[in-house]
Amino acid sequence: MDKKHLVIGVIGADVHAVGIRILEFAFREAGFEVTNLGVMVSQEEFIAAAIETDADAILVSSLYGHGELDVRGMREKADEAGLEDILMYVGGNIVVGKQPFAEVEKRFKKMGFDRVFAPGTPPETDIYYLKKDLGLLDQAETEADQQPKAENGGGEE
Ligand code: B12
Repeated sequence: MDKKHLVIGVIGADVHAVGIRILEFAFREAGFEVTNLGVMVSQEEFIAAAIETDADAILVSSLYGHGELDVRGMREKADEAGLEDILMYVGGNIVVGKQPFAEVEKRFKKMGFDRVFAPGTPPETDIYYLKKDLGLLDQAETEADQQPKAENGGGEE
């Protein structure tokens, strides 16, 4: 089966570079093809890279607190570019300060993100959901429904 392709990066004027490198390695290790756009990535750059690589998912990271502003309108732009079906995740420290995660998740889902990940969510959780959403879980995994996410994000309703 073809490998699924992910476009990842840190949006806006954000320079936090460590998490996205860890995700790049973890996702590759888990069998995904990864285009890591690095830091200070615009919405347009995410979308252009997703089109160019025929990506299955866009994963947006934001750490510096301005995530809510930076991602506004991104789903609409992706739709207009013909990416209506692309999976979109967002994670990191996506809002200013500490806010109840359930409320944060609701706001980002309203903006069109399929899943919203709380600060510090381990890569295993992200990988579990990617596999689930991209139809890559084998039957045993599906039956066990390992749910590594209970505490930290994942955005399961
Ligand atoms: C190192 C650091 C910096 C360094 C970054 C160096 C570099 N080039 O990487 C420097 C000093 C430059 C910096 C600057 C700033 N920082 Co800073 N920084 C940190 C710090 C201490 C660690 C970040 C880090 O590397 N973590 C380790 C990695 C492995 O974890 P991670 O980034 O969280 O990523 C993991 C998960 O969150 C998750 N994940 C992340 N993104 C995504 C996306 C998806 C889709 C998914 C599924 C998962 C996922 O997976 C990753 C791997 O496990 C954090 C505090 C902290 N402890 O987190 C503050 C922190 C992120 N910084 C903060 C702030 C405010 C700033 C500044 C605005 C400070 C200032 N006034 O100048 C600037 C912003 C500069 C800019 N334009 O970006 C705040 C953000 C607060 C907020 N969101 O409300 C934090 C939380 C500190 C704090 N407690 O206040 N920072």
